[in-house]
Amino acid sequence: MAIEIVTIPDLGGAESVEVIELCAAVGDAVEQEESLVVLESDKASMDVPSPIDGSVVKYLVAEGDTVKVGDAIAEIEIANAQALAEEPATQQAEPEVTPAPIEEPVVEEAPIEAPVASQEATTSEQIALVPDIGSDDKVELIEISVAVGDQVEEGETLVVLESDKATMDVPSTLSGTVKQIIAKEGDKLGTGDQVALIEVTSGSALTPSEPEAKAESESAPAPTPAPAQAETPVPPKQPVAAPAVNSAPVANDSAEIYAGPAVRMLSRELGVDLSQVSGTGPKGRIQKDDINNFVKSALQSGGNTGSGSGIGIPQVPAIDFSQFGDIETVKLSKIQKITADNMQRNWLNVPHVTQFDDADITDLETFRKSLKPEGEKRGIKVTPVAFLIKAAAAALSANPEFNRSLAGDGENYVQKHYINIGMAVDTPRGLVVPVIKDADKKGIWEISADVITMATLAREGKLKPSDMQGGCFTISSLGAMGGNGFTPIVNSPEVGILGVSKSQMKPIWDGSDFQPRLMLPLGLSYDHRVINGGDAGRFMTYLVKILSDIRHMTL
Ligand code: CAO
Repeated sequence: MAIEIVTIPDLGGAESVEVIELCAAVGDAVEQEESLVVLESDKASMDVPSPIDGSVVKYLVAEGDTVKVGDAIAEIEIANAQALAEEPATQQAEPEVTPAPIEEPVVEEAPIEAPVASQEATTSEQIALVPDIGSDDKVELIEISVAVGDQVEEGETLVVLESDKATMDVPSTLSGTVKQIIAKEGDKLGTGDQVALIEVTSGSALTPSEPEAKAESESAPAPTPAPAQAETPVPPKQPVAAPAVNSAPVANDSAEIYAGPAVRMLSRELGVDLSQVSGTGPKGRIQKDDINNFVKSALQSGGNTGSGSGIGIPQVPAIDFSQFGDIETVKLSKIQKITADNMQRNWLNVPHVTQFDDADITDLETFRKSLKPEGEKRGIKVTPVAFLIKAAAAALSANPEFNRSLAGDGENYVQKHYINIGMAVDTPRGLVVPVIKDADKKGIWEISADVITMATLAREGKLKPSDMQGGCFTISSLGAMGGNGFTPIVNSPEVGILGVSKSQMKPIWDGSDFQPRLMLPLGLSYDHRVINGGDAGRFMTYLVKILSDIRHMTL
């Protein structure tokens, strides 16, 4: 029986995602490209298709599991193993979670690894070593984070070491099952010392790069890394020094608090003052669950999380609506939950001001309509949104204050020298904001094609996380729906967002007569910490000017 082990392909930058649906049952026949599982990240859901015709022998994940690139998700018995062996190239499916955006030459995607061709999985036992800890000194092992029998992934913490300056999570250099823990608490370990015996399944995705993993277990580890910073993404094969001394803004002597980097990051994300949390781990080490329990009890008691950011908002009382009539309770999609959290965070954190104006788009609409025959030839529909994206990019270029973000330290702002425009898209699963990259460098045809591609991917739930990252400014267009105006919520850490309503013919006084002009209502919300009213006035005036006469965009 030839077995194909299907793995999670490139997630376009997402570190881990949740399995929300298993699309087949054990024993089911599946065809190449048929969905095996559906994954959902903070921002999008994506299908993982079968790379081959066959039948499902076993799922290696369950709904609700969190997975990352390279994780094995299912075993497929290959339908025609002989043919595959003869013609491997034609039998391997591209693990196409989401198609790459069209005409996107600038963005370099990480290569998608094709699944391993058909082979029987074999196992071997290998020793996970302490990678380079950046020092010749031995440090004490203070915590063993796994147990014999546990399934570990490469990069997952095996043990925790503690020097007099920092604690370090030692990640596994192998993926597999823990057969034996060689080191014990209290041992002094240094670079290259043995930590655990791992049973590695080769020929499967559990060893994303078996030769590499083997080399790591047998030879000296990689050269000394630069010291890990609190906010720097951690290379998976290096031990992670907890930022015990130069920690990010956690209140009250966080240097003396006994917690690892992941816990510190979680506490920062949730605004939890670690000094108020009791650790339940060995030697009082604070665990993620301690933070979660702390937040739960803070919310239940209506209190705050101790960082000083709690603002004592009175809770909305829970009401039993069934007393008033028939009801049903429907689970929010992950995107809806994330949107709710983001909106509340942005609404509470950003001091909003919204400025309104109308742009005279009479001539722009005449020009846009004149593009219709050419658009039909190209197969591209040009809507007002493409011109708004182009105009917003020009306005950002002329008013760079709107292309800033406040730095996390509260002492600086970041000035961006690229212009990417986010576009809110209404989808059945919720609101998503794909990003049109380098909008200032693209023409209307290219932007229109991007708008169509991104809106289609968004509605099909096929956007990659990278499609939604890197925005500088957002446009939320309700123009196709109606309304005279609205106040959009800033998509922080961006500092401005343009809400576009439906254009209407209005009588406009030209000095001697009323003229019928097509007027487009605009609402510009901005973060008043970064943008002054004067900046916003200039931005809006410029935007209205170029929409009223797009020749100004060429100047
Ligand atoms: N005034 C009048 N008509 C407008 C218009 C405007 N401001 N903007 C678009 N239209 C018209 C177009 O001309 C087109 O008409 P025809 O079909 O007759 O040519 C029609 O509306 C097309 O609208 P569309 O929505 O299909 O395409 P779009 O390019 O205008 O917008 C997108 C694309 C993705 C922005 C939009 O579909 C969408 O999802 N908008 C919702 C955004 C949203 O939810 N914002 C709220 C976020 S906060 O909750």
